[in-house]
Amino acid sequence: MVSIPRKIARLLAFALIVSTIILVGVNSGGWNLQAGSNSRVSGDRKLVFSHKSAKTPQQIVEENYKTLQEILKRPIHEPKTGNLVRPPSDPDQYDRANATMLVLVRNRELGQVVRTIKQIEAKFNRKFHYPYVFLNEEPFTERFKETIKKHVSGKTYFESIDKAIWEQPESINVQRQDEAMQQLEAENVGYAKLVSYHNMCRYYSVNFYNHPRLQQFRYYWRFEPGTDYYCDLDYDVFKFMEMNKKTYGFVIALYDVEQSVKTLWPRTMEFLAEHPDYLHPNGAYDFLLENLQNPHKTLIANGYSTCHFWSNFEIADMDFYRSKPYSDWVNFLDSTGGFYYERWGDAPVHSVGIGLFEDRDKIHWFRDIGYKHQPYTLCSNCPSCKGCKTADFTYKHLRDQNCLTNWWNYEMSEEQKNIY
Ligand SMILES: Nc1nc2c(ncn2[C@@H]2O[C@H](COP(=O)(O)OP(=O)(O)OP(=O)(O)O)[C@@H](O)[C@H]2O)c(=O)[nH]1
Ligand SMILES: [Mg+2]
Repeated sequence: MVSIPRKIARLLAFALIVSTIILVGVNSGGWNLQAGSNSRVSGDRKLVFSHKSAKTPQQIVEENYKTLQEILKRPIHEPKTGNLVRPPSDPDQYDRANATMLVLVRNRELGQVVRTIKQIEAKFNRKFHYPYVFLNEEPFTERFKETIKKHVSGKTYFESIDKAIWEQPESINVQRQDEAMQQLEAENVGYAKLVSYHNMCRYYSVNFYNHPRLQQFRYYWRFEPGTDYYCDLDYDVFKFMEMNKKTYGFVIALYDVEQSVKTLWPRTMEFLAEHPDYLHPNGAYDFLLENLQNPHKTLIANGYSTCHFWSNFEIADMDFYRSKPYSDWVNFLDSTGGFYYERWGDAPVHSVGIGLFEDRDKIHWFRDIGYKHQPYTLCSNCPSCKGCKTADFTYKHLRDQNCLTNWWNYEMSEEQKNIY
């Protein structure tokens, strides 16, 4: 049983954390950008989170999860944009968008990648025959290539990644890195000591869109081995992106492990102080700055909510990554070594980049693409989604990781909410 003094101590600790967040959280949003006229982004929009709530974080977790359930249970069908491009009668004669399926994968993941490809083909690609790009820092084996070819309807490109680009730069201070990895491991950050994981996160953040093969493409659909896809798609999702001027499409949004991104936001603020003009006036700032549901995360991540679009599924326009704001910023991030001294993931990097430098109205929530990557599933109440339980998002103890409701509450216009 908890004794009364301990209860009081807990209450005091909670009050201290909340008051610190209010002071530090707001300051870290406003601090750097006060360095000039930069703090004012456009009109009255500032890089400061101004929503307040009298509820406890736990109450907000419950409320947000309930809202998520309600949203996912609403019957939906397809986007009502009126311009969906239907499957052609002959996919081989079809004038496809400039797009590819994309996966970074190891030879040993062949079984898992085939499992996912079979589903993507059945639900979508057998109707359109988009090509696939397979990336690996090791050469793909003949067995890998031959097996894959049996399961895909589109052209295949098996590509190596230049080792000099994949491996960690020589500028990384190995002693500092070792100490940092020990620290991250002590804080239970997953894959803290796995250098290949850091390489992967950095590659997907900073480099993949410049791979010589990918330069011929504009849009990609990223997938991961072992994910399950549930919904039939009867329209061309790449043409949907193009015709509706979308830059980034996601399905699931989550909080991140705060210790993995402690300095991502402060470094970004340093960059923005030099490049205030890169900020998009209609950015998704609230999503990035929210501090109500998991205030300890925003505190430890120095002002960043840690909310991100889960990048193991994404459909996006690589011209955004290739643009000056994103590429200057990620190159700056890379120069700080944070991919190795911390464990910055590509998901928070993509999300912070797109949230700051792109119009939030160009970000699309694909509610009609249901998929699962352990331990999260997105399953809408959509007749085309089969084999998943509607609104069954995750285990009870992980409900506080849901960040989709923030996207819904803070960033989506009424038009976007009613698009399905
Ligand atoms: N070629 C190659 N691919 C990798 C490497 N590490 C990860 N990947 C791929 O990069 C993607 C993300 O890696 P995962 O290990 O799934 O990362 P994660 O999703 O954060 O972790 P899990 O929850 O364990 O799945 C997957 O498509 C992997 O196949 C690597 O060292 N080499
Ligand atoms: Mg994975």
